[in-house]
Amino acid sequence: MRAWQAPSVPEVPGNGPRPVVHDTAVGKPVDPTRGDDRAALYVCGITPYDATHLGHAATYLAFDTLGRAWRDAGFDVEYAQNTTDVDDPLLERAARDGVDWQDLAASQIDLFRRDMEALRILPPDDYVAVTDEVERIAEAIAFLQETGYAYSVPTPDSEGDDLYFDVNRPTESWALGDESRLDRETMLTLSAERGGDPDRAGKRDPLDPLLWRAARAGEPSWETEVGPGRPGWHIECSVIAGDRLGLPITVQGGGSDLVFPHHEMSAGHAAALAHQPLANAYVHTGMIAYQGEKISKSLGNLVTVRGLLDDGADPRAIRLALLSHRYSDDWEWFDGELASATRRLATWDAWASGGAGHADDADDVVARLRARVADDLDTPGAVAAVDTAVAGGTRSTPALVDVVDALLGIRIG
Ligand code: 5CA
Ligand code: ZN
Repeated sequence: MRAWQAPSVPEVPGNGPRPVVHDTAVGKPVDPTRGDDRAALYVCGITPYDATHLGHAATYLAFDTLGRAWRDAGFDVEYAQNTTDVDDPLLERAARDGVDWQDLAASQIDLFRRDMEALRILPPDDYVAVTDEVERIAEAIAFLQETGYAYSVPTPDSEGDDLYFDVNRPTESWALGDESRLDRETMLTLSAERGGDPDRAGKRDPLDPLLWRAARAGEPSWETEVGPGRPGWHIECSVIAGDRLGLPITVQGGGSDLVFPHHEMSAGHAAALAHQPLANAYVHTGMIAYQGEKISKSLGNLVTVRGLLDDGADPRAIRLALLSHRYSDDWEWFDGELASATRRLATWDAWASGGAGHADDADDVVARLRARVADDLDTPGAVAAVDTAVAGGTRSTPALVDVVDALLGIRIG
């Protein structure tokens, strides 16, 4: 599927350091490339049933920053992202609004592309719709049946059977390491909140996730080797990441609401399919709140990128406001943030278009920016480094303006 238009990224002389990022599995920063010169990134994409909100934007911006830091350090980056263009929340929204689910998905994917373009987010090399991969996913599920990882559960409202993954059948690896493993109670709660069905009768373990949903009347379905139906959520990301990037990938990314069950189950599926870990590292962004609650399509407390742009926001200011927070923190958006980012940007613009100041420490500022971003994507530190340069009378050399663009994605001047 078509992604979106790539922003231009200037070449900056020299290279930044190899980035480290916080790996949820081990609870500390790591170099996920493990000495390799290729970096393969998979980021879980949107479920396209509503407009891109600031939480989505912040998540994709964090992985855009990782991509920029890798490129600046000289890596070849391969990036794949899915879009969950068939799933319960999308079908429910389409039914509620009396629209065709495919039209709804297509229109929201289109909006998402425009928002990503406006924010100058690097596009994935491979942007993959789940509906284009159903046969491949079914093939993988058939393999899991043959190898004893998938089993059927009686499904009275369908002619076929739903298929589930047996979490107790040993696999080589999961996403969460020993230190980060959750207790069973927490897993059951999160599973119920995040698309799982621990109370479904007939499962071997309440935590077993759905691999395949057999066709139901009025629901979209595909004819495949595991019968008519549609894929479960976690298997889609395991199969797409493995097919497009090869396992193990360097980083599996998404918001912290995907740590469990989504990334844990995706990793279990990948291990059962390929005897490989899904990823070298699992990187998660914090949740952004608005008016005291996590921004969410289902809660309705949305601040959308489109809404801010329509109100006249400079997309660079939205970017700068988001970059002023640490990607891994949970934080709350306040209405004044855009105004304060807009003021900061005006100062930076004036500085970049003036030629005054001393140029002797400009290289140090370039190095400082690179070091901050490579240190677990410390964009607030990078923003502070630019502020210090502006306030301290450093001249805005072309390399300095370019490194702000290359790493922070903001063209000033
Ligand atoms: N389609 C699945 C992933 S395969 C999905 O979670 N879609 S989503 O549209 O619900 O979310 C898209 C991305 O935005 C995910 O990485 C999710 O973790 C992230 N996200 C959702 N809400 C927030 C929020 N409030 N703050 C930060 N990130 C968020
Ligand atoms: Zn995913």
